[in-house]
Parts: sequence; structure tokens; C-alpha cells
Amino acid sequence: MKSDVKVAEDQKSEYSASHIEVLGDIEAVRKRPGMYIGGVGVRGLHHLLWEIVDNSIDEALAGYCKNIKVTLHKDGSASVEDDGRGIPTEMHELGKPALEIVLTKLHAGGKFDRKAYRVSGGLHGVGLSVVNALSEWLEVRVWRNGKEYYQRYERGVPVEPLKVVGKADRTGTYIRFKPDEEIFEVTEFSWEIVSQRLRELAYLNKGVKLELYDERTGERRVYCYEDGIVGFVKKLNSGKPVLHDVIYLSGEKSGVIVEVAIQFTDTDVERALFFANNINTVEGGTHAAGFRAGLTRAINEFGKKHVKKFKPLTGVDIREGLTAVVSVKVPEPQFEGQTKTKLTNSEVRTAVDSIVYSGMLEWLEEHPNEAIKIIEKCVLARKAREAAKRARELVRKKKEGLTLPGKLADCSSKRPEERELFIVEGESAGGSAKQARDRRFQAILPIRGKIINVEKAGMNRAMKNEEIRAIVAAIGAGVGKDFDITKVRYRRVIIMTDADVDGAHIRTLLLTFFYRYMRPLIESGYLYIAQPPLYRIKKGKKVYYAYSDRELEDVLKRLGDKVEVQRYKGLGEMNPEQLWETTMNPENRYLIQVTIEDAKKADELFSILMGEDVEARRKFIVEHSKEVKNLDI
Ligand code: 0RA
Repeated sequence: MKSDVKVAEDQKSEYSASHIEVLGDIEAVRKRPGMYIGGVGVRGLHHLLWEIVDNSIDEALAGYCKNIKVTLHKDGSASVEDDGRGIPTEMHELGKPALEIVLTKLHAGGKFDRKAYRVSGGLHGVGLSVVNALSEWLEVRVWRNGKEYYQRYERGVPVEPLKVVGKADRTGTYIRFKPDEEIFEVTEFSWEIVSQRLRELAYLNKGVKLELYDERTGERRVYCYEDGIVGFVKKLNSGKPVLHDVIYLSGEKSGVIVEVAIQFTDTDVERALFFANNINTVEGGTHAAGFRAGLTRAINEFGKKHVKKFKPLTGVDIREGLTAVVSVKVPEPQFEGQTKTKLTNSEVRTAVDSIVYSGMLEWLEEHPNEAIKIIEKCVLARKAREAAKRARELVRKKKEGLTLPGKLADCSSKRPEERELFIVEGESAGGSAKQARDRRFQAILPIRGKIINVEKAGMNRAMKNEEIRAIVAAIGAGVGKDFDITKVRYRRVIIMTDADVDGAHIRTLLLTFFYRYMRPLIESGYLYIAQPPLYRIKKGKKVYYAYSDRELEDVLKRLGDKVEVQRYKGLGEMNPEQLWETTMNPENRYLIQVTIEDAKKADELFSILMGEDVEARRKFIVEHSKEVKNLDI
């Protein structure tokens, strides 16, 4: 058992020769320090310290170490002491003590690798040899086998062989190093950075005592949390109103150790921290995804079972007010992303999801009062979100000056000069028109047959009418004295009604409305009336349309006999293709541009029909009784 010391002493003479081979590794690290520790600024500097602390934490995770003590020395060096098993000092195949291999060979893994959830492969885990290579000097003490071992290195090279310097009644490792000023731009360790990280590590590794002493200022801190991440969440939520005690869920699945601490607050902030092998994975990853999925599923499952009229909640609503710490330990972690802080192992997602789902559901079932509080919080969050969305939309629409009616099928073109609005009577004709149209430049607004009697109503009452409001909103240029022709959203507004008495009635109503409340629309020549054909004439496979009785006569004369004539009574009798071909397609259609005279006539007609002058109405009906057979007044 004394062989290690003896050989180390025998080695002394051959030292210069035997360490030549490690020079290559040291040189590589010193040439490109950034490749190993990310940079030579503050981050890189502290990286050296994390590398050693992580090794001690690994020893703690393996169950051999309880105390870790970090000292920031006056001379600019830092030291880490732990009470683990001590770095092996036994002779290695390479003819050197394992300790020396660990401190000089890059990736001296293999036999020395303590398997248990090493941080290696992650942000840290570059190895102690990197710390050594980038230090002006490094001293190591190991208590092991009842002895105290000591060795000193300068810029990665041992200046003497490992030697026994005394007896020991303990085990452990002490490493003190001074970052090389030739390498680092910054060489001063930061109390803030170090204390924060040590506290975080204490939370993440329950029961491990991490002590920090700053020799430069005399400040001292001890971090140790028996409740681990539960304490972490308590700390994050201190001073905030909380809905329940911290929930702790843990388990192991496919080699992944999962720990989760959750507490909902009565606030609208979400604070979730994700760690993989003690690394704060700020870019998230599979553990974050699994956590969110499992939590959402559990809460919705519980809600469905126990809450009346429960509507499934979204993850966003669930996570409002959530504080959580998720910590996983993964055998072979894989990190990606900008800062290598995104965990990508897919087995972690399923492990976290299933542990969180079943654990959370069980907790909810066992704590029904708190569970209801949480659900109520989520429902409130949803309401607030929906209200905020509505408010935002209102503001947006106010800015645009209109609320587009729901039944408007708008066109996609943004060029006002080619946009057309068809105001179509009846839902079914509106449906056909929507199918028939060229959606790029033709918009359809279906209106119900009975629109308000503008004559009697006056402007305010007219504006309470849903159909009128929809028309005003769709046109988007205001109404009455506020009407602004430059804001009209379409170059043509086309009234499309049936070629029957009801159609005529509605057309008259609309014309009256436009004449009274949007007169500039007519004066500018924007208002049109669509002309559906009155007849469909078929001879063999050929089809003709006639838009008037005169036209029908002409067509019939031309075609001779053996023709089928169909009279269209309504737009609804045409299928969408026919409607497009005959009435909407700019190539074939007939549009009547409404003049101010037409509108004025309509207005007069309307005044007679609908107004208060009973005598005028009677006279009118007698004169026009042939045309207005079915008019209901
Ligand atoms: C390799 C193997 C063993 C322990 C360690 C390294 C070790 C490294 C460091 C670095 C700082 N503190 C440390 N503590 C332990 C296991 C040795 C054995 O099997 O006894």
C-alpha cells in the first residue's frame, strides 16, 4: 500500500523527461483557452472555479462528500476543499499517480470517471487539467489512505512529484489555484457571482453544505438547504401571496432523476427555472417541455373530473403566477443552443412529463381545496387574457375607425381602387355570392331582407339597426356629417337584390339610406346596382341570358324554335357559377351606376311609401298597384 509514495519518490529524477508528453495538451489549452472555458473574461475566469466545485459536487452526488468550502484568497487565488474520497493518488498505467494524470491530461476520463451524473459534456466538465493549464500555479492536497499528499504545478506542469507530507485521519481534496494573468483579461473573483452560484448549488443539492469565505473582505457565508429546491421556491416566492404550500414531486425514469418544486402565487408572473445536472439551462429544452406538458395535462384532467362546466385551460393560463424549479440529473446530458444551455435529450421529456403529470394529479386529488384555488386562478387568468385581447382589438379597431361586421367576407386586395363590396339580400344569396366571387377584389356583405325604415327612424335609430351598422362598418368611412369619402374601403359598392318586388323594396330602402346618410358615395359614382338576368335561354347545349324582356325577344328571334326559357325570380335560383358569369364577373356583368337623381327618386318614392303622408301614399299605391302587388305596408 505504500507503493504510491515510493514510486513517486523514485520518479523524481526522471521528471523532466516524463512530463514532456503532457506539454502538448497544456499548450493546446493555453493557445485556445476560449475553446475550453468559453472566453478569458469574467465568465471564463469563474469557469475555472466551477470546474473544481463541480467535481466536489459530483463527489457529493455520489454520496461521499457533505462539505465544500470555497475561499477567495487575498493573493488572487481561489481554493476549494471538500471531504470526499480524495482524488485517487494510486499509480496509473502511465507510470504516474492518477492524480497527476487527472491534472495534466486532457479528458482524463475513463477509469477515473465517477459515472454518477457528471456535469461533464455540459457547460463545465472540461476537466481539472484545463484549470491547471490556465493557472499561474496550482497546489493540490489530498487526504486519502491515512496520508496527506501534496503537489504543486506551474502553468500546468508539475514542479515536483506528488509527495506525502503527513498523516491524515480524514479524506478529501483541496485545490488552490491562481488564474494566469497572461491568459485572463480579468483575474479578480466576484463575491456576487460566486456566492450566488454556491447558493444555487446548495438548493439544487439538498443537504450539501457550501461555505464561502472571502479573505479579501472577511465576509463569510454558509449555504445548506435540507429541503433543497423546495427551499429554492420558497425563497423565490418570499413576500409574495401564495395559494398553497410548495408542492414537491420527484422520481426516476429511464435513468433520469427528476425533482420538481411548484408553488402558485396570486400574481401574474411566471417564474420557472430549469436545471440539468446543476446547470441553469436558460434556453430550456426537453425537461422544460415535459414539465409544461405534464402540468397542463394534470390540471386539465383534474378540472374535467371535478369542476362543473370546465373548459380546458391553455398552458399560458395555467402558468400565470407559477413559480417552479425543475431539476434533472441525466447520465449523458446533451446541450445545444447559442450558449449551450438547452437540454436536448429526448428521454428527459417523457420522464419529466410522466412524473409531473402523475405526481401533480395525485397532489390535486389529495388537496381539493388548494386544487380549486389553483383552477380558479387559471380561469381568472384566462378571463383576464381574453379581456385584454378584446381591449387590444377594440383599440386597434378604433384606430382603424371601424369594427368590421362578422358576416362580411372581405376581399384580400389592399388596393382601394379595385376593391368591390356587394351588398347582397338574403343569407342564401349571400352564400352563393361568397362562393361565386373573386375573393381577391370582391367582398360580400349579406343583409337580411327587412332593414330599417330610415325615413321614420332618423339617424340615431337607423344606426341601432344591425344591418345598417354592418353596412356603415364595412364601408368604413363613417355616416351622416362624419362621412368621409376618402376613407371608403371600396371603389364600388354594389347593391345586389332579387329581380322581384321584395328585391325592389330592399333596393329602395338602401338607396334611401345612401342618399340620406352617405350622399358623397353616390355623388362620387361609387354606388352601383347589380343586374341579374331575368331569363335563361337554353338551346341544345348553349345557354343565353336576357336581362330584360326586350333582350329575351331578341334572343328568341335569333335562336328560332326548340329553346327552353327559364325565368329567374331570385338570385338563389342561380348556382354560384351562373351568378358569377351573369352578375358578378366584370367581363360579362351589367352594373347600373346610381345617379343622384335615381337616389332622389328612391328617396321620394320611399317617403311616399313609408312616410307620414297618408294621402300621398294612397295615391301612389293606386297608381303603381301593378308593380307593387306584394308590398307589405
Ligand atoms: C476520480 C475518482 C474518484 C474521485 C475523484 C476523481 C475526485 C475528484 C475531485 C475533485 C475535487 N474533489 C474531488 N473528489 C474526488 C473516486 C476515487 C475512489 O474510488 O476512491
